Amino acid sequence: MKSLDALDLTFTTLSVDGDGIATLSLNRPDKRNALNEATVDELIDIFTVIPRAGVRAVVLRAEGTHFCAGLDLVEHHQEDRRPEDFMHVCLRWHEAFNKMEYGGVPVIAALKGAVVGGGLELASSAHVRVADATTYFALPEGQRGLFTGGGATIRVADLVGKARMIDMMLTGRVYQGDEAISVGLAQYLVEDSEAKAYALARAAASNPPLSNFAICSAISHMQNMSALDAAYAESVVAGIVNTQPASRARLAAFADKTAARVRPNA
Ligand code: 1HE
Repeated sequence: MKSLDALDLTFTTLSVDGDGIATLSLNRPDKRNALNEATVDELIDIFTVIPRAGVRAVVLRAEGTHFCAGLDLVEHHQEDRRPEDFMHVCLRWHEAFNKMEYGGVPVIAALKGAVVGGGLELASSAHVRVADATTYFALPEGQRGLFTGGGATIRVADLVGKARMIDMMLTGRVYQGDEAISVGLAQYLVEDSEAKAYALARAAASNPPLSNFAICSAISHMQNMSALDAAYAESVVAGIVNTQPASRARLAAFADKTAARVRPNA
């Protein structure tokens, strides 16, 4: 397996701080961080390595003023792809985004500007989405004469529901601000989405890694199962996670009343 340092990245950048918080930046601001084939290849490499590299949480951010403009439409136009070519493009997107969603390491997306088309597919593969006042969400596929190919039919429909997704694709409807939060496109709307994303990443990183692994993989897997199978899988996962040595000190602190209690927001 390649180490993080050995990854040869051109369209993204990656760094990890001393607390195991990784910063992954989309780095094509001149092209509004449109996802070309090379970027998706890098995402596959990165999310292949991250789960086994001691990374405790990832902040996914972007250079420039837009998070991501989706599929690189110019590359797609110039490549003049055949159906089977684009099917393989989509399979690479799915590989990258599935590694993100099912990898077991929390990914917090710091959003701004356009989060559109494939950019929304990328953002919806993160575990937490943080928006700011500039952030807007759209699926302009219909207007471009395209269809989603990076998992929107699964993840965006899951976030906002089938009817809203169809409306977005048919009519070009844009969601932003409180409305975007209320329909489920992001969980937070704040002034500084990056600062909030790092705060959330630090909070998540303070959990035992095995708990985070379960939260950031088991829930997604269980969504794909029947209720009967999901209940079985949940009990197996809980059997392992809820008896882990790393939780003993936390449980002891609760029992002897030294652990913080859960209180309402101030
Ligand atoms: C791009 C792309 C792109 C910008 N592919 N090059 N996605 C879309 O339909 C969104 C297309 N983009 C836009 O609507 C706008 O560019 C933005 C709202 C994101 C930003 O607007 P703006 O005014 O800041 O930038 P711009 O002048 O439009 O673009 C600046 C440069 O970025 C320009 O390149 P330049 O070389 O002429 O300077 C643009 O060509 C380039 N650029 N967006 C390629 N998307 C797996 S299927 C997924 C299907 C989809 O994702 S469909 C949705 C596609």
